[in-house]
Amino acid sequence: MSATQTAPAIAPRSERFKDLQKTLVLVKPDAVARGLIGNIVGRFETRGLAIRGMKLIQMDSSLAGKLYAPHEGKPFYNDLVSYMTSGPIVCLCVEGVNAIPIVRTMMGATNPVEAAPGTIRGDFAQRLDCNCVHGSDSPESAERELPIFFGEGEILSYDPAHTFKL
Ligand code: RTP
Ligand code: MG
Repeated sequence: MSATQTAPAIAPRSERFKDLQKTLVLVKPDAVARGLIGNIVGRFETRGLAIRGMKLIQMDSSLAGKLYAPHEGKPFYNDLVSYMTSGPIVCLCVEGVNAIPIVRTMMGATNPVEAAPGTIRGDFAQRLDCNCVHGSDSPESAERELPIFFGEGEILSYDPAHTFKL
């Protein structure tokens, strides 16, 4: 750039981060049992998303019922609750600009048969009923789902240098 050219204006921080979102991600029991926690969590970190909360738990049917309340009454509901309570899961609060749609794109289609290679389900899953990962599907869902898994003080703030020092 010559001395007479002006540097491109950088939008103010409030503009650049106006779409900052938090979303709930669950590494489901099949993926935990298969030793895929690190790989799946690593993908979100590599993408530049920030891990704000993380814990290993085993859900009971009451907790799984809260998460999947919108699916209550559907033919697959009972199997879904049985599967999600069958072993430990990793719960994550993931944050980033447009984190909700970015995570959903990284997860791939619900049915692994249709999930593109390169997505989590497209790389690791085979079956619709055992599809490795959950992610909130909208801002409203994230707002409803995050408090089911994280209490006050369990979602932490810090500045990952590569994302937030821009
Ligand atoms: P998730 O909530 O787990 O992130 O999955 P999703 O948004 O991609 O799919 P959703 O429609 O919310 O369904 C929740 C889980 O239920 C199982 N499912 N089975 N047999 C069926 O037709 C059927 N449809 C959904 C899947 O395991 C899906 O992840
Ligand atoms: Mg869903």
